[in-house]
Amino acid sequence: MEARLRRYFAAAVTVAAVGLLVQSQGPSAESQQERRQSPEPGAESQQQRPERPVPSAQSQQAAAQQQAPPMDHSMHKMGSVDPMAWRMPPMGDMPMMPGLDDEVPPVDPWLPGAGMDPSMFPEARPNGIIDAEDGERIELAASLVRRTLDGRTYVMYGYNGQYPGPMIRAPRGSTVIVDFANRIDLPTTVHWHGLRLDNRFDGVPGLTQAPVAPGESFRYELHFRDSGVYWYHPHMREDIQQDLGLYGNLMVSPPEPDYYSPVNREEVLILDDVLIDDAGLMPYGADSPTHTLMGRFGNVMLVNGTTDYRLTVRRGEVVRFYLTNVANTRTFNVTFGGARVKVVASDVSKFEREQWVDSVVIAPAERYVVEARFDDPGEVPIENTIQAINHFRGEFYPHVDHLGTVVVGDERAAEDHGDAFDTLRTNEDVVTDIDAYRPHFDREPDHRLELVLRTENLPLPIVRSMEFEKGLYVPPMEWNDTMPMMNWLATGKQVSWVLRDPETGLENMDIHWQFRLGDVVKIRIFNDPTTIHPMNHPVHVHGQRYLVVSTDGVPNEHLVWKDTAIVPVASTVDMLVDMSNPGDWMLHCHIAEHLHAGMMMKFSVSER
Ligand SMILES: [Cu+2]
Repeated sequence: MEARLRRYFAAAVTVAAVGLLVQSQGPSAESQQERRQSPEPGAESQQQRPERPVPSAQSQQAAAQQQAPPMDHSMHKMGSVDPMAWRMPPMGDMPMMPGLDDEVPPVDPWLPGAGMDPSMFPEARPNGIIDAEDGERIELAASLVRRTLDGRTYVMYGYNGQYPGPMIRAPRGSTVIVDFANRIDLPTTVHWHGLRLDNRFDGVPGLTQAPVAPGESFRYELHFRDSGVYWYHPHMREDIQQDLGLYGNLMVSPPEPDYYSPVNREEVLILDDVLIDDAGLMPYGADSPTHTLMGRFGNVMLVNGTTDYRLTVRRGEVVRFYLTNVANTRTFNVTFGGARVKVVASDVSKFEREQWVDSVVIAPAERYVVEARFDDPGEVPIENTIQAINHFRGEFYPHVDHLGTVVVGDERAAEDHGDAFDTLRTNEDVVTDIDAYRPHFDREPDHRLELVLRTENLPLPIVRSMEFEKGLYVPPMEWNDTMPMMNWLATGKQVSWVLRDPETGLENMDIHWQFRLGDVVKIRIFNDPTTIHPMNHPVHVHGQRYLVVSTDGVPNEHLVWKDTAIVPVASTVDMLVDMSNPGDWMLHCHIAEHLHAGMMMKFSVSER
């Protein structure tokens, strides 16, 4: 993987995305308010919405495009700016594209709790841990919460009133029952990301269950088959619900005491971002997502839901960090100052062999487990370190987002784990497990997918710009929002992201591959750089595990079981999927706005 990481990062250095400077703001609130009138009030009041009937059975695509209800905007005016009105997104240091000044997305703006006093909602609490034993029953409820970020108050979502949701910790091999209640104002489900669990509890609306309507509940049974760090989130309007705080970790404890190396402490870091301007949270599209070209990049970085993550350690301590990226679209390149860092595990297993890294590239929905040693007293920044590009000036520049701080004290660590830290382990259990799959590595693929984009009815300046850029810039990774205005204006009504099966010509939810339990299936995914505005896609496979066996024909020498992996622009990625869990499952892009712009398909695994 080191080679992969280095390649991505090198790519970022040479041709990366344009930076979005956090501190910059859009034009004055007044001028926006004049230009952008909010649409007429919706027919229903906020108070009526929980009783809004929700279809019990819908097609997946209909469910994915589940409409958010209209709002009574007249009740929500605060000061001179209506926080519910469309207004230009924060532009960072990007200039305005001519001809787009008066454009707004062709959907109604939507936010939760509009027209309601934020003080009506309980302040979200920091997340706790639910330690669950085999057979235990726990409760989980999604609800509206009040959140305070940098001294400002927002109405957002939380699980069990917490932000992030509680970490559910359970031993490997156990089964835990979760009684879930939906107390938000949208239909929802819970997807247990990365678990090879019973198909009935996978949380996909229209495929494995009906949407859970506001006020209703659903009982999930989680089976923890693999050790490691996983997470849970809604599988409906993820661009809204997940972005507003509906996410939490699952920690599956290994029974082996030496499964990981000894460390001084373990820390769980959930990486996220959220898009906020002077008037508050940027509204979401009511019946279709905005930002469907590149996904909704935030301008406020969050670690465990806060902007001021700090960890205090002693000199010489080794810390094991469990990283999860829950952002809608941002891929992070995480650095730990000058501390030495090694990568030990990812989504569904440890690596065959540990390795030293300078940084960790983590795409939406991926997890990495890394260990870092802090030798010198002082402050060590945790940062998202990227190289950005200014398209308009043709300039590249380094860009750093501050994520948090590790404060290293003068006092020596109580226990010195330096020897274990200095040793790069080979995990024989993983090597032996993967051995059975090696004969499949070099054979021809069983299936192929091509990743492309289609657009219709976009404003002409956007079309012209994308045509102009075609072939000029083909960054393998988009690290930042290179064009906030164009991106914001493009909704799921104009943009279709496509998984295309070149063998049958079928696309997205028309694809339905059939497998049998025990099949080992090679899937070759090509991210077509000649499509208009190509982008990297983190591809997620539900209910199974897979190996990335090669990228662009180069064998991957750092194997690890994955459930989500990046397919960079212009790359061909070969995945070997272990069809180890029967049922009807999804394969999709984990950029929330791409998913809801169509980028998903299904496959079935039948019992032998
Ligand atoms: Cu995508």
